[in-house]
Amino acid sequence: MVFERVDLSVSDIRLTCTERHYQTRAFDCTSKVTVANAGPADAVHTLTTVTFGAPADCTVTPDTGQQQAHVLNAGTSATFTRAWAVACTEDRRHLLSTTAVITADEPHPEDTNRANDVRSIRWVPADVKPRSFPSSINAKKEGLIPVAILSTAEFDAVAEVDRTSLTFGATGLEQSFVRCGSPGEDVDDDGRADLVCQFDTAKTGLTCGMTTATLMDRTVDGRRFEGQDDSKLTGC
Ligand SMILES: [Ca+2]
Ligand SMILES: [Ca+2]
Repeated sequence: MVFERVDLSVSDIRLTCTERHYQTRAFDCTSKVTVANAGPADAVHTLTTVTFGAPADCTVTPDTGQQQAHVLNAGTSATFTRAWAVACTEDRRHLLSTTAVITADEPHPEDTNRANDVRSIRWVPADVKPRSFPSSINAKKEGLIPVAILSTAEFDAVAEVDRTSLTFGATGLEQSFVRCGSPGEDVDDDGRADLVCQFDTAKTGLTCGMTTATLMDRTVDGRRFEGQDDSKLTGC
């Protein structure tokens, strides 16, 4: 049998969730996955399995991994989404996660780099302008936007967040970071210290009409995470 060399990968994965407050009603999450074929083999049949992780008090539908097939030519990529319905019984904020794994769905290709076949991201609750609701930001008057990364039973934001790599704004990739407060403060009164950081409004790419802001970062041990919150831009 002749093996064709190929490098399939999960080149990006994002996770957005609509959990915003303490609530026991259901919310939704969406995994957005990009898979790629770096070649040299062409027209490779691939199968990507996307899974979702939630704390034990949550019920997730569907409750098994979701699969997506693609035929990927060399040098091409494909992006797709998968939705999850989540219902949790404990009245608190939650740490959620998603993972994607790509494999060749035919016998001949031999992947030359297996390390990039799997990629994960976690979702942590973020609070734009903590202690104010709704999170209105006057783009003309407010030079800095405070954003809290909330600690949960599963995540200690003060200890785990890498404070050198935070990005925040319209897409989550904006280089708007200014500083984080130290020590942490408990902005949602759940007894756990949260991390409050400041971002330069002008660099966030947030403009009037946008309703959601995204924060992205990694933990001190290198694991990626993101979070969203509703925010209302005024004054622009
Ligand atoms: Ca690979
Ligand atoms: Ca807290």
